[in-house]
Amino acid sequence: MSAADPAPSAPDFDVLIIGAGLSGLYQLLRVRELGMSVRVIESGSDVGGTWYWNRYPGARFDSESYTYGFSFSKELLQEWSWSEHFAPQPETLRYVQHVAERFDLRRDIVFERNVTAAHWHEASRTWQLTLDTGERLSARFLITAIGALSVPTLPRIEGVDSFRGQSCHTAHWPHEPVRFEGKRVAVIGTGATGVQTIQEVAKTAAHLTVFQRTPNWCAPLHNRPISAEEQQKIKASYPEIFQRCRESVSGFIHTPDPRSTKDVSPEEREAFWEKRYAEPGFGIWVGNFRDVLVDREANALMSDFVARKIRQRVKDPAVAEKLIPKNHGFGTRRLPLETRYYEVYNQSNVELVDLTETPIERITPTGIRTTARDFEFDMIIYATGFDALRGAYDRIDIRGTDGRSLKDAWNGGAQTFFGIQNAGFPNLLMVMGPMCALGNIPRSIEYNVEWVTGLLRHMQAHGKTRVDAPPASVQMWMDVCRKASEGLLSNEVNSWMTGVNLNVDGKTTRVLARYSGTGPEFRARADAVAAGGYRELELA
Ligand code: NA7
Repeated sequence: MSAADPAPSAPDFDVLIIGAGLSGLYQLLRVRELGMSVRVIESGSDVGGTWYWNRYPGARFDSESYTYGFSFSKELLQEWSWSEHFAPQPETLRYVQHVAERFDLRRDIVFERNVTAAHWHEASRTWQLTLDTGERLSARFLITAIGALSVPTLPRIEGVDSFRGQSCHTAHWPHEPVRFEGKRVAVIGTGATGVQTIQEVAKTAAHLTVFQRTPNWCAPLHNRPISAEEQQKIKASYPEIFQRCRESVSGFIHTPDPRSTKDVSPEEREAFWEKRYAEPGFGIWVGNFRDVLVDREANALMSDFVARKIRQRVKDPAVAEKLIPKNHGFGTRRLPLETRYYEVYNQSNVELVDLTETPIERITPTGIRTTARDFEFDMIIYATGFDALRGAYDRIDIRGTDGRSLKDAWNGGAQTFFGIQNAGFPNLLMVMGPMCALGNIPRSIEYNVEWVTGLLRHMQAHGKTRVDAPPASVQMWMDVCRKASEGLLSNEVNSWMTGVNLNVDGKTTRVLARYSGTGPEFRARADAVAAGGYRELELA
């Protein structure tokens, strides 16, 4: 249906939500509370989003489990017991399924359907959606809960389809268990996903070959089971835990050390980093000296500390050198957390191929050909990442006023109002859209969903049926994002955080791709918009 076609006088639903991951489920719950009719459209066969799709071996949280779950229900918090400090994917999927059951969410969700087009119809003030099944649905409001890392990308290497053995992307992992015993396995990619996969597959594969293009700085996760005593303590202190997350820079329980690297002696610095390296979670990344991610000298010292750790842990000095990043500093890309990752390269069944020395020429029917030799495999695992941040939007033909496409509007980089609205796309509300606060994702999701819900409540109360973001408001938010990104060393590095994916046309150069300010600042600004009656938006 195009914007010019006649639309039904009353839309099918007040709200359509795309996606039944954490964002979509929580948004569904809140929309229901407003008494609005709602339907969720989900491409998987069940709820879970990220935790439904990413079933690869070793997939787990890098956030402390008890900081990751929903915080909105005291009862839910008390009845759910995480088994490990950093829970594995099957447990998280069970958690999301539990949430869906507990709040009776599935009855408003349709599964195994993809939205292919969403067109705004001005006369009726509705969104008209087309699904891959041919179904059409309309709604006053369209809420996208389609994820920031939900579109997996395969490498652009010749012959990917020609391999005769088993092959898959980590985010499209089979639902049946995959065993590696007796198999020759290849993993391409060494980001956060590749690292988790490699350390798990290496345990049982007959032979594992890792194809690394860019090494990443990794640090130990230090996962362990949660004891009964710890469980009690966690459940008793949820208000404080979430308060800490609210106050921290990016929603984790870790906060930066107020000192800079130069404030302390080399001995103190070393002792501090040893302590952080021995502690669980992201403390070494987001709880480091305050200058490590912005000051070149401080960053070089930190990088040198981690490089020494890698050299200590990897027996073969030549392999250790290949695993030490040379083109970016510590923490300037998303830090993979690991469990005996570096020790994997001391195993006789594991081989590291440095693609900067011997690039892949093609995938063959029996394996992988580099410029140096032919490798034979039974299985190839692609841990090659995602068309991140705006990728899920680019796949849907989204058209706003005058039939203008969102993909075109974002040409040169997504431009949004708090990651929630766009100019010229009325009643399209994005949860975790481009330029929203990321960090510990569920903490941001809860805030964004509540903000969107507050806007809908305000519109209900004032009899408004149309909301749009004027270009000046989008500009205001983009200026905030630009300012927040100034001086960050991560902006000088290619990664999904700077909008780069070499496997996707038009995304091979760095852009301002995300809001990199603090969570508290994001919320203070967004709260001010709500408290001021949404003056920055056009309500009609
Ligand atoms: P990432 O962090 O984007 O990592 C993808 C990896 O795949 C990375 O090592 C890439 O190397 C590698 N890659 C991609 N294409 C190729 C080709 N063509 N040849 C060789 N290697 C390639 O994705 P992840 O899934 O690990 O993590 C994404 C986020 O999900 C993560 O930050 C968490 O928040 C969860 P490159 O670095 O581009 O040289």
